[in-house]
Amino acid sequence: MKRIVTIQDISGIGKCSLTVALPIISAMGIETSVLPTAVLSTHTAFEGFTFRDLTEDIEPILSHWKKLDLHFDAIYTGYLGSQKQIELMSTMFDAYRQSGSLIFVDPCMADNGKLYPGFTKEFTIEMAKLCGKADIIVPNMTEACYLLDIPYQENEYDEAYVKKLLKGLAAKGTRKVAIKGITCKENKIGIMAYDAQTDSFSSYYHQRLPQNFHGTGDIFASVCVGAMMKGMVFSQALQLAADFVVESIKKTLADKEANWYGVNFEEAFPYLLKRLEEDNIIP
Ligand code: PXL
Repeated sequence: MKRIVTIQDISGIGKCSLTVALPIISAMGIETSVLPTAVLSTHTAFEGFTFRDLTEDIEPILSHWKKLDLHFDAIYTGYLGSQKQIELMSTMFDAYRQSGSLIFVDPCMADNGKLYPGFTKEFTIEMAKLCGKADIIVPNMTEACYLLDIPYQENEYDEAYVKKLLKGLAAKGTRKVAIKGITCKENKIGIMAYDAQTDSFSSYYHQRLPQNFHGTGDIFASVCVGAMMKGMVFSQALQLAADFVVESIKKTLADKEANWYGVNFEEAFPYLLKRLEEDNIIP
């Protein structure tokens, strides 16, 4: 059985970060170890959230794990709560790279042209350096612009522009880059990706649903890293991740009592498992 360690916050309410990564990756038949970076009462789109920073616990946890001599098939980082945490992740990557762990970074820090509460320009600069040390990164369009330190454009761009962004991000050292939330095709939303090893681009578009939801980026990243562990190639993993997000949004739109703060991904698990079975990659 493969083992992924995922490093991100735990928000009690809000269906994001660890409360989606843990069930999704586990359901895919992969052992999921966790290192919480912070404990929040809710995600940061709620008014008045509490935030317990766990930076001080990270080093002792990592040194205990080193003593246990455990192997992680992948290290997946999401929402990091401080610049110090980025530094700690950078050291962790160096320590595990030799043993072949796939390093997957979702640079969770912004959406819709804006940084999430509490993040600064300095944080984005450090996050860009961390991304350069990763094998795979999956920013959204806003995060890609912050990582490259260029202004965010909402719709006024084309695929050639996104290709430049992808190459710019790969030039920082990442082997595989995907940008999600590409809206340059009418009524569609999609992902464009670049693999620097093969110098090839891929893209995948799907129907644009009428609402944006919180937590979908974390769901996308969790399925993507899980699918890579199951042996899917990058472009296939991106498609499965996008399809699962669409399915989760459809379940949410069909539920009159759905909550505003996240999607009903729990109801889309049968779809995910069926897709894994169809591709003969269930354990
Ligand atoms: O989904 C990204 C995310 C993760 N963690 C926390 C957040 C957000 C987005 O708002 O607030 C705490």
